Amino acid sequence: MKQKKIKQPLTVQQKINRRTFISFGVFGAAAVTGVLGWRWLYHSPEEVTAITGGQRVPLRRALNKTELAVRRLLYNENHLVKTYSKDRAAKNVRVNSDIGIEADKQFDIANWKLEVKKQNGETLSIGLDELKTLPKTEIVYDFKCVEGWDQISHWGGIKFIDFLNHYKLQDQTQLQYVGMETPDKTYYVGIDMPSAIHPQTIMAYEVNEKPLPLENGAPLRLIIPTKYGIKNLKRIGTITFSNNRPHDYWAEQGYDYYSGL
Ligand SMILES: Nc1nc2c(c(=O)[nH]1)N[C@H]1C(S)=C(S)[C@@H](COP(=O)(O)O)O[C@H]1N2
Ligand SMILES: [Mo]
Repeated sequence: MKQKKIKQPLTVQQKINRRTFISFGVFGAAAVTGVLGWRWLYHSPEEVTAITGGQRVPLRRALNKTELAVRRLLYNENHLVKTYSKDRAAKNVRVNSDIGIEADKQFDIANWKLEVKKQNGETLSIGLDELKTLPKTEIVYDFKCVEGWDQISHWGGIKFIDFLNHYKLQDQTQLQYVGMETPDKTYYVGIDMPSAIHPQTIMAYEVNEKPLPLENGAPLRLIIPTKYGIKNLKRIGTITFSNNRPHDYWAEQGYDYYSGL
C-alpha cells in the first residue's frame, strides 16, 4: 500500500525563498513587458506632422482619447470663464509674440479684408467697417499664456457665434473645426467648434475701448477665453471650416492641440 504524503509546513527559509522567487518573476515579467512595449512604440509609425509635433501614433491616440474624455466631461457651453469689472483690466496690455505680424513687415490695415472660406468653396470677403456694424461684445477676463504669465485684460469685438449667424454660416457649425490664419499664413490655429461658438469667444477689434494696436493683432484678433494665449490668433486673415483638424502652429511644435483652460 502507498503511504500518504503528509504535507510539511514550509520553514521560514523556504517561505523567504519562495517570495524571492515570485518577486523576481514579477519584476522580470514587468521588465520584459516594458522593453517589448517600448520597442513596439519605438517602431510604431509617426503621426503625420503639420498637425502635431511628429509624435508616435499610439501615444497621440492615447492623448486624443484623453482630450475627448476631458472635452466631454468638462466642456459645457454654459460654463463661463470668470469675468472682472473694467477697472481691473491692465492699462498696459502685454505684447507677447509676433509671428505673422512682425513690425518690420508692411501691413496695410485699410485694405485688409477678412476672408471666410465656406466648405462648399464659396468665399466671403468682409471689411472692418462692415464687421463693426454688428453688435459689440466686451469681455474683461484673465488672459493666460502657456509661458507662465497672465493678465486681466479688456477686449471688445464681435461674438463669433453672432458673426456666424449674421453671415448665414450656421451650417458650418456642423463641422468640427474652425481654422484661422494670419494674412501671410505664417501663424495659424485650429479651434474645435464647441469652443469657437462658446458665448465668450469673440473676434476683437478693440482693447481698453480703443482700436487694437498692430502688435496686439490689428485689425481683428481672436479672443477665446476658454483657451491659452497660443490659440488667440492675432490679425485674422482667413477663416476656414472643416471636419479635419486644421494645422496649428504650436501643436506642430508639440504643444497640446486643444490647449483648453
Ligand atoms: N499672429 C500671431 N498671433 C499670436 C501669437 C503670434 O506669435 N502671432 N502669439 C500667441 C501667444 S503665445 C500669445 S500669449 C498671445 C499674446 O497676445 P498679446 O500680444 O496681445 O498679449 O497671442 C497669441 N497670438
Ligand atoms: Mo503665449
